[in-house]
Amino acid sequence: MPTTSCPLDCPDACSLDVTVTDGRVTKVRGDHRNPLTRGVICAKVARLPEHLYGAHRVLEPMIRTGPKGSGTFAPIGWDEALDLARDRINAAIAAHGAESVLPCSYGGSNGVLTEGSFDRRFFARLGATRLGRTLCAAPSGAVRTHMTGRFPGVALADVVHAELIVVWGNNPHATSIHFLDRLREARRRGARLIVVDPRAIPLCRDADQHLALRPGTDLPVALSLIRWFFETGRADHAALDRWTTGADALRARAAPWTFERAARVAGVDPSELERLALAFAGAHPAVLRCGWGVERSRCGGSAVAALLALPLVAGKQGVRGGGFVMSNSGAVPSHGDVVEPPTRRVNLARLGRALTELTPPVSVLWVYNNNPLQTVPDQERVRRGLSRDDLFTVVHDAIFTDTARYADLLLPATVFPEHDDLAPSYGAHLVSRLTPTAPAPGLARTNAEVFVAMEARLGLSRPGDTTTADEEARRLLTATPHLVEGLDRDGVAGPYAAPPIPYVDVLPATPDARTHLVPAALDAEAPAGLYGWIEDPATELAPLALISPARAETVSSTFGQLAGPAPLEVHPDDAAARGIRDGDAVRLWNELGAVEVFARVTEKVRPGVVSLAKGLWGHHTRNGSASNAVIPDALTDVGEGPAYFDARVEVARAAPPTP
Ligand SMILES: Nc1nc2c(c(=O)[nH]1)N[C@H]1C(S)=C(S)[C@@H](COP(=O)(O)OP(=O)(O)OC[C@H]3O[C@@H](n4cnc5c(=O)[nH]c(N)nc54)[C@H](O)[C@@H]3O)O[C@H]1N2
Ligand SMILES: Nc1nc2c(c(=O)[nH]1)N[C@H]1C(S)=C(S)[C@@H](COP(=O)(O)OP(=O)(O)OC[C@H]3O[C@@H](n4cnc5c(=O)[nH]c(N)nc54)[C@H](O)[C@@H]3O)O[C@H]1N2
Ligand code: SF4
Ligand SMILES: [Mo]
Repeated sequence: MPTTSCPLDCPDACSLDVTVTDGRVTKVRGDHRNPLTRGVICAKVARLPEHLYGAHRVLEPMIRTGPKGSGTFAPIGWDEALDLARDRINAAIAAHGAESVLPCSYGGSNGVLTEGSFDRRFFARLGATRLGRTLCAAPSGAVRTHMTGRFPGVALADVVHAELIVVWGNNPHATSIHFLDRLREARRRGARLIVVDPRAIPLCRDADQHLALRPGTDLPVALSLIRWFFETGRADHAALDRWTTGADALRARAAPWTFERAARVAGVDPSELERLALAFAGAHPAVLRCGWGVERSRCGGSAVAALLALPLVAGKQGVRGGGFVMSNSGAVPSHGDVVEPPTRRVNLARLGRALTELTPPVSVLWVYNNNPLQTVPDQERVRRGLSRDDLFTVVHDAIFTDTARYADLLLPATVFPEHDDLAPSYGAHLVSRLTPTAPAPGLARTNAEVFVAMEARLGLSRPGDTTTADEEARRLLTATPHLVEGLDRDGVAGPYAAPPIPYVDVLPATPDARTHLVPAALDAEAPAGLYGWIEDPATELAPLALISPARAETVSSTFGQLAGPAPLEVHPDDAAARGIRDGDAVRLWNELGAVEVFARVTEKVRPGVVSLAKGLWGHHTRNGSASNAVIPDALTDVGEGPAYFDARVEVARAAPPTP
């Protein structure tokens, strides 16, 4: 039975057994090569055959025949399609220079052979505009770069050793089912559980404490905890002296944040903060699981930094199952090695601006590994950009997404069970080597094939270039020979025999091997300095905070063609104040746009907060827009990431109540 691994943007990186019947994938099951998987996978990947062979699969190259957005196309051959792409790129270069070409990819669901190798080489040689791939983990990545360098956190499997687990801005029922599995095991062994989340996520049913803070207030809450450890004599000065720099500066910045002040900002009772502090102080080992809900607001980078610092201040590091974990991608190499020329740079989080405001304009947009119309902030501005008649848009995707409707040229791509990849995991300390398990339907081609063909057409090929994914994998792996044997044998390999204990088995990859609690670079970048608080952007016209977390049925927008609609979750008090009843059609709006969906009136969101899942497609809402239509392209304090969870909206009934 062929095996592969799941490279989707999910920390678990499950290893998979694939059943192939008559050249088609008919069943996908979890296997045990990734020790986290234990034979279990999520329901969405179990539906992979529907994704591979469903009506939304792009089977052949197509050229636009109707207006942009209408989704009307006619087939064209591959040679003709790539010649056309070449001609449009050459025309753009002649008119405005090579910077008028913009790659558009994120690649969270891709390994290095489909994102970060052939693609980057092509655009670098072309001299295209560079892209800041900031949609996710940009703030936390910047924090990690400057505080610890590449450095894994507590292994997800090691949480079973913890006496207390604090799950902070992370919803493992939807986004990390194998972490959930280990969490349950820890609970059976008697571990306590605290959830910090503005929503009552499913984990709260079983939690000892749920701190339902206002979105975006993690920073003051974390600083108040840090302050308490210092001011009550509980800070672990020995650990701070040994493993960190900057503890005094951190203490000074936390000093103004009493429990009372932080609680006022976070909309919680001060006693809840003290309760959390006492629980964290009293448990050994205690682990803090930081999710991606923390980084997506105006002070998100500082908030992640404070949560990374908290277990060090509290003396929780240095034992198995104790400390901090967010991403473990620091365990294995995860990037290609292409050096880009210093051309202008566009932040993907501000794609709408780039497409509508830049001079020279973006004339050719090449979309791959990304569904920007659904996933980038300020959706209506992105839509206006994609609608420009003078823009030539190539979309290379396996699925007929909403973005694909705006393509001038639509190219069929392969899906992971059909191609090679080398995919690092950000949950397990692992890297996986994916090889094709079944042929792709229709005329699909891999990213490697398309970019190598484009290099040839534009005269950018060089002697000695790798031209296949397999050659490129071998080339990249020469830097990490210790992984090759495991990858050749199992398709899965990790650099460690047992999960490493941070600060014991591995040290931060900074020059002095310490964690820098107040790095100068982050301090200079953050508008209010690192750990500096910026006030709530709510206005009278848009008083409600909108969050847009992940849902179980999709991975960002991937699988959206198979998923049903999602409701807007509204607290009963906010619903009553607006005459909204459960099931009503509602409209949420602000100065940027509007979305129409159905309301679910529920106490699961705290008052003042509404929640609408991320990754929705046009067919999921009444007016074809998604949460990003009301999410501004505001950036986080460090790392230039999108502040997705910092939008402010008003909500009203969209249609008269049913009699
Ligand atoms: N099924 C599924 N799995 C996925 C994904 C998916 O779309 N679907 N996406 C993948 C990707 S790309 C990522 S990045 C990860 C994300 O995985 P998670 O870390 O789970 O991130 P989110 O779902 O974005 O948000 C997590 C939680 O943060 C809460 N939250 C919102 N605002 C705040 C805040 O200000 N403070 C705090 N403390 N909490 C807040 C939300 O209510 C939510 O419950 O999951 C990956 N796995
Ligand atoms: N409102 C709101 N928006 C969000 C978020 C949020 O929390 N709220 N979360 C953000 C986060 S965490 C993330 S990670 C981003 C993700 O946003 P995107 O990067 O847009 O990710 P997906 O929606 O999964 O779309 C990926 C697309 O790439 C295609 N693809 C996959 N593999 C290949 C390949 O090998 N070749 C080619 N050519 N195409 C391929 C898939 O079919 C799919 O259409 O979304 C962000 N958007
Ligand atoms: S999406 Fe996550 S849980 Fe599902 S198969 Fe892939 S790695 Fe496993
Ligand atoms: Mo993400």
